[in-house]
Amino acid sequence: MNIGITVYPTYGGSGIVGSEIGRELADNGHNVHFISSALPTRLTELNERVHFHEVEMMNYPLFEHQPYDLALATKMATVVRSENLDLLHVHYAIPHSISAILARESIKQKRYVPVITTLHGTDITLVGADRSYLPITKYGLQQSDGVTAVSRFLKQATIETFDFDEIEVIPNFICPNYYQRNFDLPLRKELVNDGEKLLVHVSNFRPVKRPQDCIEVAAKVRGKGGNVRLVMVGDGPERSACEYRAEQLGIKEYTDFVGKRDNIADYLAVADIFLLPSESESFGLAALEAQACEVPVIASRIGGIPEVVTDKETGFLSDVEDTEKMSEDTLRLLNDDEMRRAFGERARELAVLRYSATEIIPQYLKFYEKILGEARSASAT
Ligand code: GMT
Repeated sequence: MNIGITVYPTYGGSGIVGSEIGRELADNGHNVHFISSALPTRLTELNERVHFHEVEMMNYPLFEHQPYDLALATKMATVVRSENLDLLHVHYAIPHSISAILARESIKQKRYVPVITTLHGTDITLVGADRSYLPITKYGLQQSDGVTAVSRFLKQATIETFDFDEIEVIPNFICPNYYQRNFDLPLRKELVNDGEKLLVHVSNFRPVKRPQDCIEVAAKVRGKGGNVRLVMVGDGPERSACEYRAEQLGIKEYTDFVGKRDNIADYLAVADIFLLPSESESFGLAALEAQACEVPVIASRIGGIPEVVTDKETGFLSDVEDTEKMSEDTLRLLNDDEMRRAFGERARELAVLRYSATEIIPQYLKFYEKILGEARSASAT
């Protein structure tokens, strides 16, 4: 197949998932064409099966805001025709599904290219649900040829908010060879001193991730005698507030902000415990990646997280904001090597069993075939 993929190329879960799908499809012999404003973050390598088409935008002074959605639609239509694309698969509904539908409609006299929209989370729960975007998001869902969501929770949220239920749940995935525990990496020694345990948080530091709660948890754990160091990976609007909070709580010297990193897997490979105290999370890809590295997860019981983290088996879940319980659970795991090891092993076992790329990519391919078949039947009638 020739598949067009559009993602937000910035630091975010949907961009990562879209890029990884493209890479896996290419490994399975398909031709993948990324259509985006920049090369997606994790797409470091282009080759004969992985192509990139940059959306070009005219910078005209009359435009206070550049109409990216239209430039994207134009580029999609151009690439569909020049590369003979079979379908457009867009990640994150706004504005990608609308641009793809516009592209499809603008060329449908020549050929019909089905549009598949994958919902990731805030495109439904936050942005899409906002009154300024709700009607157009609903239209994008209704007009897509196929819609997938990354968790059962997100499907249910979409039904409730948009009264739209033709959604296939295809969860996010990991490559088990890429995400593995490896305490021997030199990074472990760079991050912690002998005797210290390593807490890791990875996110884009948006308020929805509540990264300040990680600081609270680490401070409480240290206050109760836990010899921990907290490494905060990533960057975003809450970072300086987190740095300030670490100073206020007196744990600045035990907290490292390392910024955006390409080698996230290395940080997870050397971690003892992963923290994800988000107030909203449709799936929690970072938690899955941590678990694949045998790292137990301390997270909030919210959204799709309980589908990914099994409470009392691969980690501990708490109510949002309950940093007291999160710190108690962290200490429990830190003080019990056997429990930590057992949780870690079970976490990897379930991650590999349920969420390996080899398990999930065929589900996407089957869905593509179904949508293409339906489009062919519709055009034959
Ligand atoms: O929250 C982010 O990190 C970004 C956001 C996105 O769409 O780029 O992530 C969402 O998609 C991820 C991949 O499917 C999920 O793992 C995240 O849970 C989801 N974030 C939220 O729902 C807040």
